[in-house]
Amino acid sequence: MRTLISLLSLSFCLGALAQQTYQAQPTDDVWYYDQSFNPGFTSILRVWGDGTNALDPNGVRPGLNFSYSLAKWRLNGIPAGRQYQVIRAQITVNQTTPPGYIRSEGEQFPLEARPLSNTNFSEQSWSYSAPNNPEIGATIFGESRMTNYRTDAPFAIPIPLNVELFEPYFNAAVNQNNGELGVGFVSRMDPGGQGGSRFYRFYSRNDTGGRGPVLQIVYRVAGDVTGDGCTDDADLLIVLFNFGSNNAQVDLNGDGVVDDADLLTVLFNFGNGC
Ligand SMILES: [Ca+2]
Ligand SMILES: [Ca+2]
Repeated sequence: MRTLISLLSLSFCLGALAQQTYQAQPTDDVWYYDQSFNPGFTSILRVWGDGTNALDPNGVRPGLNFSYSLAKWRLNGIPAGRQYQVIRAQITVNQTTPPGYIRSEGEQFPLEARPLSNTNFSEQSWSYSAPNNPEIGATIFGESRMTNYRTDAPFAIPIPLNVELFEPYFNAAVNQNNGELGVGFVSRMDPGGQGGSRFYRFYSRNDTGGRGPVLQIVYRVAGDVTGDGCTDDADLLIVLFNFGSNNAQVDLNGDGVVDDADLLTVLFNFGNGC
């Protein structure tokens, strides 16, 4: 009985430790454009499309109607060899002032965050015409929100990422790509709409003001309620003892109730990280 009581109290105080947060700027980001100057070390990244497409339908390497930006992060401190649940994820970039688009155009033609086919690029060695530059995938992890739009100062553009789409990509980066995670920024926005100035301009990691892109990921070892990095019988018991409750620390899928869905998460991940 003492064990049960200890586990019950554990579930109320230790659960919060199971969630961890990664937050960092990229290790490399580049402006992927035919005519770009100083593409690796520019302090401003630029993104546009042709009004219809965000990716150049004519090929991998963007033609003049398209400009992409690429970034990669090193997921330091997240051990490989286990599966993670992503609870929340967001990229935030900072638009320079003045924006070349009005708010409704930003809403109509959002900035998109997408996967990259590889992370084998660096600022140091970047070349537009290198044969194996990363391809930007079709999946849209997230789209920008214009909630902070203003014309008199730079503003933050949040890009919330779809957790279900992003979680497998995050796990592949940790477990199969040495912790390197790449993101491509693209948009359908056509510069012609405002006399050539209508496109996304946001600070890169090379900005001396530190306003580069920030990736934030709230995650946990999948099924691990106790926060010891291992999904085992202790986690199972805590879910069982809280079954039917709304204990947020035990509610693994965050739907407001501890039920069979959370129990299955523990069972499917039993032994994860142990
Ligand atoms: Ca555990
Ligand atoms: Ca639940």
